[in-house]
Amino acid sequence: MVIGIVGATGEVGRTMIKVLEDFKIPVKKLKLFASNKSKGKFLEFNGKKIKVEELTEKSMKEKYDFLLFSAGKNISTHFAQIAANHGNIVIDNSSAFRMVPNIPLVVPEINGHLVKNYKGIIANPNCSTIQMVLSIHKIHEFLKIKEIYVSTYQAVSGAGHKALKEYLNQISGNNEKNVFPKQIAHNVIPVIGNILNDNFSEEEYKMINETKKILNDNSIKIYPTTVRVPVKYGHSESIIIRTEKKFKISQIKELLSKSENVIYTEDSTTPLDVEGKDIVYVSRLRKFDDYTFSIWNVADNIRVGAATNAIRILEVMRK
Ligand code: 11C
Repeated sequence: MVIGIVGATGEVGRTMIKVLEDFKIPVKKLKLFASNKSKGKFLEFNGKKIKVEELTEKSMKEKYDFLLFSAGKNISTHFAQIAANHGNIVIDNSSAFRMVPNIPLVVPEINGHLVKNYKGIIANPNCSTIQMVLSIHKIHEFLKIKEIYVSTYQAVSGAGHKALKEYLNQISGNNEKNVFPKQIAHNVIPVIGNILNDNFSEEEYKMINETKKILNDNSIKIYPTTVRVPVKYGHSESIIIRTEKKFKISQIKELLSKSENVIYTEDSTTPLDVEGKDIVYVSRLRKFDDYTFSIWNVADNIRVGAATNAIRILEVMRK
């Protein structure tokens, strides 16, 4: 297969290369694209060094089996569209196309059927959405979720490589701020993405809108608060769920254990426990009443929440 990665030098782009290796995807040729600033850098794939090329319109008109994009909304809006117009399949990790009605927003374990025999652009959801829906979709299927109250504890890497560097600089005493609105080292920032007119953040809207689209149910009420914490990798989420049907705690455990790429554990999982893993860990299950329970949900935001989900989409399409 010929695969191209756009945004190859970023946090997610580099991890996509690693996941292609880890999943032993049969790649005949891998093309890596990035901005003019990064062209000429070398990245390693299966022991071979590959030179990063500058992203151009011409390069997107060539033929690939799959193009994986993770270079932000503006780059995707322009270049992914060109690639798709030229017959390419694009798996796009930006927010550019997620809420476009005819574009599938895919978490393969939940709605992978949408991309069978599909051509064009496929949207990869936001990281905090992916790890939440993975652990709740079977519960929704059997008990019908009415309401979700979620507070996130999101790692700095979610905001990209520069953000991670800013955090690392701050913990070593350089308090310069370019990416985050406030100092993130030794702190917690209750805002992710821009704040909109109604005082919700963009990240909160992503969780509301994307969850409804992936679960194919507009009736679910979702109440998120998204928060940045001084952690390098791994988003955590405190999720409270109200269901329409009565449940027993054993049923929730059973539904979690039946959910693909989800592990329910009695151990209270932390972000450090999940770094580099492709599984969502659910712990701290508590029943409040016959219709309400709460879980603690942790996953590697760059793998489960971005790169691995994209490669899992590719896997479903290739088979
Ligand atoms: C974060 N979830 O952790 C955000 C990143 O894919 O829409 C959001 C980027 C995206 O900062």
